[in-house]
Parts: sequence; structure tokens; C-alpha cells
Amino acid sequence: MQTIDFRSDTVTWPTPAMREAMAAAQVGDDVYGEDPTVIELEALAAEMLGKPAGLFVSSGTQGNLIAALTHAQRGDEAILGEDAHTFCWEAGGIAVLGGITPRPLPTDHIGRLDLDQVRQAIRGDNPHWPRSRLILTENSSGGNHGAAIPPDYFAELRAIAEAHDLRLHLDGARLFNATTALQLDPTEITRHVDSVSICLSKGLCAPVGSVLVGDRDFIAQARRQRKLLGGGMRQAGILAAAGLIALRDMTQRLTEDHDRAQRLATGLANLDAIAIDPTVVQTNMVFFALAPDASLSPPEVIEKLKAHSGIQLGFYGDRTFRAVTHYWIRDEHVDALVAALGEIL
Ligand code: TLP
Repeated sequence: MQTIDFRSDTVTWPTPAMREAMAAAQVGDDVYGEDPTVIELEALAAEMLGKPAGLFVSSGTQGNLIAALTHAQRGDEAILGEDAHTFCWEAGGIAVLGGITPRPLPTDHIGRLDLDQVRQAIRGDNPHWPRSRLILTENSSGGNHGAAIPPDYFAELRAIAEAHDLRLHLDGARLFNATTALQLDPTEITRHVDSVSICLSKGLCAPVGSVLVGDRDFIAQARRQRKLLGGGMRQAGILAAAGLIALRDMTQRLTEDHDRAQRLATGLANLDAIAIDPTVVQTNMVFFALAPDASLSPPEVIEKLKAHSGIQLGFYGDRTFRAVTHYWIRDEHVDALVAALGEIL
């Protein structure tokens, strides 16, 4: 049976064009700075995100960690959302490896920190306290239905960061989903932050990799941190070749995924056993819950969907599921999920 995988957009296989480009890629030793395809990818990402330089890294987690280690020292503190990927899903890396204390704050329904709370959280100079040094943001906001946060928020955060000599990093794992939904050029957002990490291996379908961008000095230091973390790769042009297609072509088709997420949310809203607010769906993520009186438990739903229709869903504890649309999900897969849930519940 063919698997229809809605668990995440991380499950995407490379496209046929990517596989061809990977086979034909020119390569060199990237730790020596000699891989032409990696150099091209870093330059393209930097240009698209309006920053002077880029660094190809192995994953989104590594891009965020390298950014934090580059911006902050041991004993520093990073302000971040209590539902941020950097806080919840990265194995505590900034604390474990960087000695950076996370300072989690609540976020609103689209993943924004409250600006007054950010101001209050910034510490003065006192030897008892960690030093406030960094603000970590995320767009789209994975912990908030993949919401797209508009640029004015980043402009306001920027002003706060500048007033207190803090650095501002954006986890832009799905930045292109956010800017597609907002119909903006990514630079409208990235011009307000010091560094951005974008993922090539989620909705953009590349098999591996992220790019971290920022100014030249920052990237030179980040390169050292990448080596320290064992992230210096050799003939990485094989991977970067897919990344070039991800940036050039796959960023242009994300509306399709967002339309399918809408189609799914609308379909699910017609099912009595499902609780969903379709109006919160803005990008490629659909979160929904099993009604309290549903005939099956959440693990039974996951098991039955897989056994009967080959469909996989993400499970977010309690009674909440996540379905993520991506390149390999077609309209008929969306309809199959709605129909299968209708049948089994
Ligand atoms: N997110 C994954 C899981 O880790 C939850 C997913 O399936 O959504 N930032 C954001 C906002 C992310 O959603 C992710 C991956 C990352 C960073 C990390 O990327 P990778 O997996 O490349 O380390």
C-alpha cells in the first residue's frame, strides 16, 4: 500500500529534478571553502534573504544552534517563546552546548511575544543575573498552526533589541511559507533581524540542509561554530545542488500546499467527531482535535488510518493531531484523509 504521509513536510523526498541535479553536481571540499555548488547556494540564499553572507548547515536545529552560539556567550540569556522550536524541540541545545539560559515567555495566537513582557524580561547589569543577549523568533510559527507573522512585529522587536544591544535571530524553517501567505518578499521580514536560518528540507523538498545567513563577520564566526559542532561537510555540493532547486523553484509553488491545507481544514470541519477552526489555517499546517465523544481514542485513530488507508498523521498529545501538506500530497490524498476519518469515526 502506498503511504500518504501528513506527519510533516520533513518527510518530503527530493524531486526528480533534484535527483538529476545531485547526480551532476560539481563538488569540492567545502571545509576548504572549495565546493562551487555550496558557494552558489550560500550566495543565493544570502541574496534572497537580503544578507551579505550565508552558511550551508546540516539541519534547522544546527542552524539555530550555530546562530545562538555565535551571537551569545556562556552565561548569557536568550528570550524566546515558550512554544518556540528552539525551546521545545531542539534538545535544549542552547543550554546544553552553549551555556545560554533560555528565558521562555508566552506567545499569542500567532506566535508573537508580548513586547512589554520582552522589555520587562531584559535584565540590567548585575553580577547575580545572566546577561540578556539574544531574542529568538520563529516564522511561520509551528507551535501556532503554522501562523504567518507580519513584518511590523519584527520591526518593533528590532527597536527593542537595538535599544538594549541584543541580537535578534529568526528561525525561518518555514519562512517562505509565511511570506507566501503574507504575499511579501522575505526581505520585508529579514531586514529586521540579525540572522535567519531557513530550511531546504521541509516544504522545499531538498533531502538535507538549511542555510544560515547574516553579515560577513557573523558568518565567519558561525563557520567556526559549525566546525566545532562537527558540521563541516566535505563534498556537500551533492546536497547543495538540491538546495538550489529548493530555493529557485520550490519556493514558487507553496501556495498549492496552502490551498490544500485549506481544502483539508474545510473538509474536516464537516465531520462531527473533529473539532477544528479552519480560519486559523494560513500556511501548510492543519491542527485538529478529536471530539470528546468520538468513538475511538487518538492512538486508535492513528493506527486505523494507517492500516486501512496508508495515511499517517502527526499526534500532538492530548487529543490533537497535525496534518502538514507538501509537494507529495495531492488533492486526492486530502480527500482520502477526510473520507477515511469520516468512515472510521
Ligand atoms: N520541526 C519538525 C519537528 O522537529 C517538530 C516538524 O516536523 O515540524 N525550526 C522549526 C520551526 C521546525 O519546525 C523544525 C523542524 C526545525 C526548526 C528543525 O529542523 P531540522 O529537523 O532540520 O533540525
